Amino acid sequence: MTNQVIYSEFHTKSFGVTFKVEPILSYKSKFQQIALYDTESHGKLLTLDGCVMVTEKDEFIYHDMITHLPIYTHTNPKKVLIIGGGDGGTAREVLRHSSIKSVDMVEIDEEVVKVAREYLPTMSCSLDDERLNLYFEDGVEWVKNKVEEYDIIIIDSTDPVDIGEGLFTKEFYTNAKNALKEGGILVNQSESPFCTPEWVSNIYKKLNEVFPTVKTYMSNTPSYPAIWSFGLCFKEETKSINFDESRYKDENLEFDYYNCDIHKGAFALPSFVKKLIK
Ligand code: AG3
Repeated sequence: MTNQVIYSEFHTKSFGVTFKVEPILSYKSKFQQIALYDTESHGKLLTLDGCVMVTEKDEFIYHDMITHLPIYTHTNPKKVLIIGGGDGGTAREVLRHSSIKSVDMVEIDEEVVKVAREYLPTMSCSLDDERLNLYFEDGVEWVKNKVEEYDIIIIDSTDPVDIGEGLFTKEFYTNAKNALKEGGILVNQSESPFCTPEWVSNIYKKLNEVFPTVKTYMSNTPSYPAIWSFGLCFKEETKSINFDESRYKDENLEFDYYNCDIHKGAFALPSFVKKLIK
């Protein structure tokens, strides 16, 4: 790398993550500032409005957790809706499951997909899968008129500010719940309990108002604000959370992060997180 500069994202007012980078591109789409960098330590790094979305080195952690966990929790998942996820990593992992017959991916910003297709082939590699329908539309609008269409809805969004905000409202959650079939599960990325506890409390307050059962699980993607949470929301009240161990064994897929122990252990929450989401 020759023209190295420093890129930082601040996770709080005075603490954050820093990479030595070589800028590849940066431009404003209709929706947001898209930037791509090369890094020695993490391969390609994609940011939207200055926030880290993915790095080639650790995207597998987040993408495993936002996909395989709901897919093996659902008893018979066939049709999936992904909202956001323009880099393609979530679609790539969902489509590894032979049980999944059809995926609608609704990404608001076509430019993110263009950048991913050109520069992030290891993430965008499944975007031409014939089971995937890709729409460049607003996910908030998409769910408004959908009734009982999806087994799983995955919200792979940016933070709850600017264009991301609409995907964290009670109205959106209500419409998304209606778009779920019986037995349906919605999962969203629900931010960092350590860096933005107020966001996390707010998200769970709304999720709990809409869904009869909401469970939180966690993992750590080092390029993101410390420790990351996900909200697993059930359309119907669900007392014991299923883990389809036999499908997991039959499919025999190899994941770099996710496995049976991670699935079970991810729901173990630190006390301060339990308090936040109560
Ligand atoms: N989606 C969640 C990223 C949120 C990160 N927030 C931040 N860096 N402040 C990432 C998209 C991956 N497909």
